[in-house]
Amino acid sequence: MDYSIRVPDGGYSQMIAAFGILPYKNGDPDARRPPDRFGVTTISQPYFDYNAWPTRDGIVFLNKLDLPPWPPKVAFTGDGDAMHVLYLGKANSTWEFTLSGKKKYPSDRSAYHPLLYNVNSPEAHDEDLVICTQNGTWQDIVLQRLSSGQDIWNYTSVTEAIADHLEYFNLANPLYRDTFLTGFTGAMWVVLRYQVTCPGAWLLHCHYEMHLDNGMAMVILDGVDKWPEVPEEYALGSQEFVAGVAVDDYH
Ligand SMILES: [Cu+2]
Repeated sequence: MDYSIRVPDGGYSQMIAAFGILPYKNGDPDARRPPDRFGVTTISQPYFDYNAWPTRDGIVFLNKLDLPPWPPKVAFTGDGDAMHVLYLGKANSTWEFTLSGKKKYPSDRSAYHPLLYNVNSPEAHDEDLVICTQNGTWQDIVLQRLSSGQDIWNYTSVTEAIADHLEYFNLANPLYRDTFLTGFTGAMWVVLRYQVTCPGAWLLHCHYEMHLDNGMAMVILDGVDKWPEVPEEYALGSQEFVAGVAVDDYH
């Protein structure tokens, strides 16, 4: 017995979708329908078609602004410890992008000198490409979509923005998410606020490979004061890990 799992997401100019087949052992093979035009054999009826449109009446779309965190989290409304205003958009040409608004993130930037191993390097302190934080602090990341328009971030702090536009903020049960879909037209900004509780190196990037690969990324080095020492067997230059040298017998 096969069920198709469809994950469609439709945008104005882009479509992201995928499907997979979930088979059940000892299912009734006679229950299958003939393959459809994508080669899917299934007995399940999709709620959405491949363009993310509902296939029947009564479909309720997910309201992405109404996702209370579980377990409940109380909003932090004090002053953040640091604010990072990022001016994301195209840079130089139609195929180049920036997240900070100041630099492109080269796709192989840390391939041979990973920041994880080189937290004291000049690259790790490049504020145009790296956000470096102390554990326990509150960080405000403001994403400003580059465009002309009314909604240009013009505040010195999130507290100031809240005072000016309280209605823009969810201070009751803010979404606990690691992605956000901006509007498609005009200028807009989004504030991401988080407390550093998970020390490590993270990539903050735009939504798909073409933008990421052409520069729209930054690195977050969170809680560097709590990073552990690299175990000797994994340290640079050890037998297990030799930076810049291809290891074809990798295990
Ligand atoms: Cu993108």
